[in-house]
Amino acid sequence: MLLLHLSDVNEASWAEKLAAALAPYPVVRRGDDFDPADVRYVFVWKPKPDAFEGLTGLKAMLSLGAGVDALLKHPSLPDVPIVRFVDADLSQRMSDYVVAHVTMHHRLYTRFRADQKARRWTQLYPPAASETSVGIMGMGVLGQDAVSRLKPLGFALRSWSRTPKAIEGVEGFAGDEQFDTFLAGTDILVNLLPLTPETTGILNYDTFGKLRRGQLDGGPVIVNAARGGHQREADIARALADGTLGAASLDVFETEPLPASSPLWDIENCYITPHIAAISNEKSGVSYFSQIIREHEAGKPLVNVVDRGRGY
Ligand code: NDP
Ligand code: OXD
Repeated sequence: MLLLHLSDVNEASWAEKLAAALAPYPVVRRGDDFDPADVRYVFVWKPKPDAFEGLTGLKAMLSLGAGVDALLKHPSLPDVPIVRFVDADLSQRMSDYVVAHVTMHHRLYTRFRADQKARRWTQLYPPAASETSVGIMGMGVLGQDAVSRLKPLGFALRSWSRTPKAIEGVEGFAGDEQFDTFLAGTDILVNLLPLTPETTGILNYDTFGKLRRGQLDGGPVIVNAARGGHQREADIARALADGTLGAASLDVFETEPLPASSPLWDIENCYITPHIAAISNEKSGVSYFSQIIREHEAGKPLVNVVDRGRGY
């Protein structure tokens, strides 16, 4: 039996589509009449504290989110494998966001918007894409998709990951010891890391001060589409005010929804979106998770299993 426990999304619609895809395999929702001991798979997003009560026969948890940081903090997380969402549609949507913001900053959008407002005609030419370096933190599913889409645009690409990566056309850096060198050659810093104890607060004033200066008018830029816990918002506000950063594109925040009292809302060169960079699509999600259940029931191993020791 599959149990759905999805908050903040249309659980009824997911349940209907999963039931159709898995029939005759039983699919239930909270509130339905079922014995919790019969549940073999639980499909979760933002589970409540009692989400896993009585699920004594559980074989696996399926995470609607690609990021599992919040799930891993659940106070009564069962000791079964967690399968996270890995999907071409999700990756494409994230890359759309990354490409949009990288190209916007490369073409000095902040500068020319301010010029337009001031009715000022200044012919300042942005550097060529090949002279502009985009450094991506996190070279997993999303980071690799982003580089595959930025590469044809001609940017100088750098990556930073926990373990070394050899990707054609991308200068790779790994580990704490190469972090500063990675930053020193980066004009636009894109964050696609998972949130773990090691990556919490990585987007801070010290990090911003190590980015390359002099290439992009106004200063280096950050783009955070991963998790709000990666960023220190007071540091971002300070860096945008004193020119350490030229601009910031933020899709995620320390507290979501971003409180109306946040100073970030009023900062001209801070581009805010409400955690919409990428969404788990229902059609591809139903196909992905129903295949995982079918194959696992047929004796095949689970795929895209989270490594709890690493935290992602
Ligand atoms: P993956 O697990 O595929 O990739 C994670 C990458 O981060 C890997 O390259 C990994 O290194 C690297 N990494 C992890 N820890 C460290 C560290 N301490 N130092 C350096 N590098 C590190 O994740 P995805 O690409 O699928 O997703 C990334 C994140 O994006 C998710 O965790 C989620 O938080 C966020 N996300 C945000 C969305 C949004 O709408 N804003 C939507 C979807 C996801 P290595 O390769 O060596 O293991
Ligand atoms: C995710 C997200 O992790 O939507 O998938 O943030």
